[in-house]
Amino acid sequence: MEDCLFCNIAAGKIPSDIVYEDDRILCFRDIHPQAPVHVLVIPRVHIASVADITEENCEIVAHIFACIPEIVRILGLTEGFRIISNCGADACQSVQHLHFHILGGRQLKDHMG
Ligand code: DGP
Repeated sequence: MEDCLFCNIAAGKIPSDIVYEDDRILCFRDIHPQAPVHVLVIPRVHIASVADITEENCEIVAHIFACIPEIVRILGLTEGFRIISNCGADACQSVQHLHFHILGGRQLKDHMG
């Protein structure tokens, strides 16, 4: 989608600090990190949010999760990490392109707030 920020990052039209990429997904550092390590994993294809995952497009989600062990190895997150996907207004989703936050590098709070 032309006016989607993460589609433009995935297309290389907007620069990002890339950690991992392949033909289907991209992982880059969050511009406003909430932890010492904070990256976003996105599909290159536009899906607006978790609420838009279907039987037809869900294979990309499996691929993202299949790549996460390699991504956290690259990031050196040997002590653990958290994965979050905000969906919709109540969850404060600010970019309407499916993304999974990976947070780590410090002791994270034991609540989901
Ligand atoms: P969410 O609020 O869950 O929709 O997360 C969107 C995240 O995207 C937020 O943590 C900040 C990050 N972000 C927004 N704009 C940019 C950008 O231009 N570059 C990068 N690297 N991250 C961005």
